[in-house]
Amino acid sequence: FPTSIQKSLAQPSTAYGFWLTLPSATVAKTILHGTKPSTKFSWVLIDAEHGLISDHHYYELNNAIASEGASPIIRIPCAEEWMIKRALDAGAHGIMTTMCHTEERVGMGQCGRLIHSREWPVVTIMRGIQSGLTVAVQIESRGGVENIEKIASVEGVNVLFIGPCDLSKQMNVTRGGDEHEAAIQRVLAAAHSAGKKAAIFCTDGDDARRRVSQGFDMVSVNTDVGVLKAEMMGHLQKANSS
Ligand code: 3PY
Repeated sequence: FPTSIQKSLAQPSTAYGFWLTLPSATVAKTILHGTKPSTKFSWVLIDAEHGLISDHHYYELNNAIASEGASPIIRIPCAEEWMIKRALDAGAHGIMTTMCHTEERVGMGQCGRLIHSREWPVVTIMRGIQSGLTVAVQIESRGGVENIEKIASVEGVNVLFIGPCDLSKQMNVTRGGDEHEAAIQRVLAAAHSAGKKAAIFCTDGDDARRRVSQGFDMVSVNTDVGVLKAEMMGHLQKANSS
């Protein structure tokens, strides 16, 4: 300690990362290996909310990512204490919890309740303080945006991480439209005025560059499957063009 993500977040420059959805240490290492310090990822989001990764993959993925000098951050499916413990026991440098404040999505709503009642796992906050864990919470609902100042002030939360896709769906607004952008800017401002870091999921390098210029501290540049699919289809189209 400090971890790669902590070192990166302590600098004025942006902390770049990518989304790992495949349960493959080989994919993670292949992407991370041999990159120049000037174009280096400092974190990888291991997505155990969506995709095929489950807790029995954590140990191998965490080690593969950490061995390449990046920080593994696990997005756990729900802010349940036992899920957080498993991620930490397997060596994650950070955890990310999803949030939702709409009643109709009961399962995710319960995750949000844990955070809002401030009962959310004491173990995480305690271990966070002791071990330098990075704790990110996802803001991806109208309720999350409306309560952002309260959420930002929760001790132990380091990063407010916007999920723009879910946010637009939950708010029932167009992605990239005025209301969506206003919500994103509100989260960014609230994070900074509470002395926290602001992060956002981006779909490609151009999207990420725009968010960096807005002052985001942490951006993901793409996903493993997103890149695989786009690259492969691009080559197929080139091969097939007359
Ligand atoms: C979102 O954009 O909603 C995310 O959570 C990223 O997968």
